[in-house]
Amino acid sequence: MVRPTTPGDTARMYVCGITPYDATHLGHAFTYLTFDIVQRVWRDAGHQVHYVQNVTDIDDPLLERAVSLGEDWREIALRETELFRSDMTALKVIPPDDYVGAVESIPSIVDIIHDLKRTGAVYAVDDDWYFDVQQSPRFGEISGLDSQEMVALSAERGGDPDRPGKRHPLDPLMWLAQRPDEPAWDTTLGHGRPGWHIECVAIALDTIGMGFDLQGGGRDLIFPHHEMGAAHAASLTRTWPFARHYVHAGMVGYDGHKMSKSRGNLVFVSALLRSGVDPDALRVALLSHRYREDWEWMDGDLDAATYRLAQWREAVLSRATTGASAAIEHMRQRLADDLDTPGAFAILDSWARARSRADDDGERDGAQMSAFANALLGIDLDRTNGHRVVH
Ligand code: 5CA
Ligand code: ZN
Repeated sequence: MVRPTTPGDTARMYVCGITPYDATHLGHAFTYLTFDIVQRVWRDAGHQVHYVQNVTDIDDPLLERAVSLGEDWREIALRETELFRSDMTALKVIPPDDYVGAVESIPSIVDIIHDLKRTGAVYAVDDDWYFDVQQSPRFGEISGLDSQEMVALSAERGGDPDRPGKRHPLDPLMWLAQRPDEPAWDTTLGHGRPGWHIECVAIALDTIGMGFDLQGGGRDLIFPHHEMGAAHAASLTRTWPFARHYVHAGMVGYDGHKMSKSRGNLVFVSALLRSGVDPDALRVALLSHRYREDWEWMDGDLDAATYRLAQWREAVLSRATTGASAAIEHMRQRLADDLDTPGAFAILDSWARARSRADDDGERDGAQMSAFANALLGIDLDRTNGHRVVH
């Protein structure tokens, strides 16, 4: 269901960040570009934006990768987080105001788990701590899935529905006692490390608080991650909702499957940029897809986007365009309609095609469009072949 967001002066957005065990691929980039457009649309509408993102700097996949590479998990996390941030900078993604790790959030996480223990929503299995989903009356509302679907997804996405001793198969781990050869922190919950979902709850509550405007991520986070986060926060605060809106990007595939680190069918942002790809062309290629749809990356996509971008840039350079004001209003409407970036691009195409005579009006028209594209789409039209145009 599409509902308009209704932020106050400051829109509060939490987007689930990476687990830094490998480089940023085009699926990640698509997700973060989606929320970059959300931020730009809000700013354009006159709101301030408080943008928070986490980095899951301790979790199973990171530890598994550390074992397979024979490297310290902390070094991998630091290296891949740095690479992610430089990829995002190259793609002109406006950075989050708060960028917070799971490890540094352990004290908050521990406090929350103690509070939830007092309400009876947390129980032990051996030395691990679980959350009791049945104590959360609105459990299931975020994903709208039935329990059979939930159990299947939970098994697929890091849950342990078959573990004996749990009150309900879907109950997620909040705190894991130390496993052999794994890192652990000494806390009042024992020697161990945090579970995944509670990490994002702790970080969101510490930064933007309950009832923030939007939680985002890829579609694979709807269940269990965002469902569990909402349930944790509701049990803790006795209020609802955790996030007022959920926005999920479709899954980008390659070679017939969802692009994923575990499958290895990846196209890396850093590799494309190293090979000389114009970051603006990559933005155009990715944002040519509606954010909700699942789609597959094709090797020809970049050429098509590069060509399209060249048409737009040539139009600005021609000083012969007309109608920027109307086109811009129309593009604003497309973006306000559930982030219709392909629709906005189609308007840019027609604007770029319609030319009159090169003169001062044309120059002003191009400059106006260029400023809009820069602000709303994060795309620089004042260049040609990678060189900035000096008027
Ligand atoms: N650290 C958690 C979130 S708290 C995590 O899911 N990390 S991740 O590295 O696996 O994914 C980072 C973001 O990229 C998530 O929002 C995820 O939904 C999104 N993502 C992962 N793969 C794809 C893909 N193939 N297409 C689109 N988005 C993807
Ligand atoms: Zn998250």
